[in-house]
Amino acid sequence: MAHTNASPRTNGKAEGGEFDAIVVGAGLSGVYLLHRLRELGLSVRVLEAGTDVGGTWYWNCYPGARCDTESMFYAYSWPTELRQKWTWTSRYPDQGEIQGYISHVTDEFDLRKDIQFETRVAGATFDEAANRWAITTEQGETFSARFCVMATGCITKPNLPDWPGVESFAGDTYHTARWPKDDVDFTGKRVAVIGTGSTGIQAIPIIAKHAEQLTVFQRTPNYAIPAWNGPLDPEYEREIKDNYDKYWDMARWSSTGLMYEIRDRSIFDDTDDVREREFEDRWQQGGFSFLFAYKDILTDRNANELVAEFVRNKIRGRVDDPEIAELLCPNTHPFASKRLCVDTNYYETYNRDNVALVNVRGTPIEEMTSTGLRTSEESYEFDAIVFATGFDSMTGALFNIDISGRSGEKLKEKWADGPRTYLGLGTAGFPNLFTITGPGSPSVISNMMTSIEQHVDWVSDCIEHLVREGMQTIEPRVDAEDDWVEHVNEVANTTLFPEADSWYTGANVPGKPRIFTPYVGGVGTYRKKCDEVAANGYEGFVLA
Ligand code: NA7
Repeated sequence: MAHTNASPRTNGKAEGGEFDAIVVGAGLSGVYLLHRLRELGLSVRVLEAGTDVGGTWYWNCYPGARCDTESMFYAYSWPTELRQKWTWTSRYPDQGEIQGYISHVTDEFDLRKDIQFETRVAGATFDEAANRWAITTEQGETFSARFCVMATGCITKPNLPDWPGVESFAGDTYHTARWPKDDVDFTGKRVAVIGTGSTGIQAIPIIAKHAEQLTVFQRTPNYAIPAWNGPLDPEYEREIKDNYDKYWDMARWSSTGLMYEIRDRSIFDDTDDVREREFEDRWQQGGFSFLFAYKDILTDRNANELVAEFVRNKIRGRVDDPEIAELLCPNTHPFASKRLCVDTNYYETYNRDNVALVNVRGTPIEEMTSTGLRTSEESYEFDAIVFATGFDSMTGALFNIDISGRSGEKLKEKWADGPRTYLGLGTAGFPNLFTITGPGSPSVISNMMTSIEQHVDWVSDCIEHLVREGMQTIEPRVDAEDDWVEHVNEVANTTLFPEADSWYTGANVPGKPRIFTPYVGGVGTYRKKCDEVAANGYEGFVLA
């Protein structure tokens, strides 16, 4: 395919210029997209705020950072040679290893020369006369591109409590998603960790080993299943590698994007004994395997409660002090309606003499002081405070950019009551703007690798189609978008997910509209819909 514009290629530093496509973000999505679009012969520039590739995995380098999806399922399927050559060291890959993998792919395909680092995109404005996007950066550059793809990630913008006194604290503060690249040494220090989501649950056992005293502030206890992490079983690795296409095909058409499927069996089809054995078996397998035990765990309150109580009993068995154990038992939301956590020695950490748990559910933290934190009940002194307080997810990264579509309409205003997309791929009034794993697609409720690949492939094929057919623009039709948003909500409401105050719903960020954002209708069902839309001449989109 011919370039649609003359394109400067200036080895990493374009300093503005005209491109066929600008991709925002050099995480797993941006890197693959660059590869695909370059293969089409397009001129592409990836703009990345960090100093290296990796996206989420670049920023989240806190102690204990590890993927909760197994390593054999957490890699691209496309470099056929690499997938045979690459060997993960453990069942769940850690941040450093994933970062190394993304870096390796980037170098192997010589992608780095088209990625501009330390460049944060500030605005994207659609010029209706030219049918092009003007993309501005905080560094003062302006790029022009026909296509603008937001590969900005789902958990990108850190969520920080807006307590008074943050500036007055004399010690060190860290957000887990902005962890320093240099080692942080907590030896001999009194450390606070705020937050007990997936991140806190990974970081707390590691920080506890180094800090003199660790105090964990918990607002909501979470369900965590042991990872039983260890070296990758070579036989298992061989089996997957020998049958890679079969397993990937399974993942692509499955409900969750993983290489196994939810059992087609109700929890009530089994007797108490059989069910208990099934739970125990899943517990021993560890990680997300629990979710695949029965089909009604996430749709039936009573079914869910049976699992929830099994997990609570496990927590009671892992924590020595019964009062602490009860505080750690989740009881505010159904099992796995918030992200299910995968842990290594999390609950056992509370058996250490140097670890304390403070329940702030009824007695919230009200301010930071020069020496520490004050809850509505008590003051605490620390040398360092770690915020494991999560993200303004799904829309946070997009709203960080001032995006204007047709007639100067702002994305932020259009989505003031919640994101509105067609298939999570684009939004009406914003032509040639694509979102990778955007709101309304399976994204974070699925294996991100499967969903990233599906979106990148769909968007690349779509762009190829537009260029081949001589089309200038594509954008969703309003009625198609309305129908899709309604469908996403309808499907979500058949599950227990909307019941939890989670980052899936936006309830973790004060003032954010409460909408369950991901599409839970299943990865395979969703892929089929996207394929049909494309096969039917991009049904539901306007091509001009
Ligand atoms: P999460 O899952 O959003 O967890 C954030 C935690 O921080 C959670 O326990 C919150 O309690 C807590 N939090 C947030 N604000 C406060 C305040 N003001 N006071 C006390 N506690 C607070 O983010 P993670 O980074 O752990 O995980 C995000 C995803 O990254 C994860 O699911 C994986 O997919 C990878 P809350 O539950 O809101 O009461």
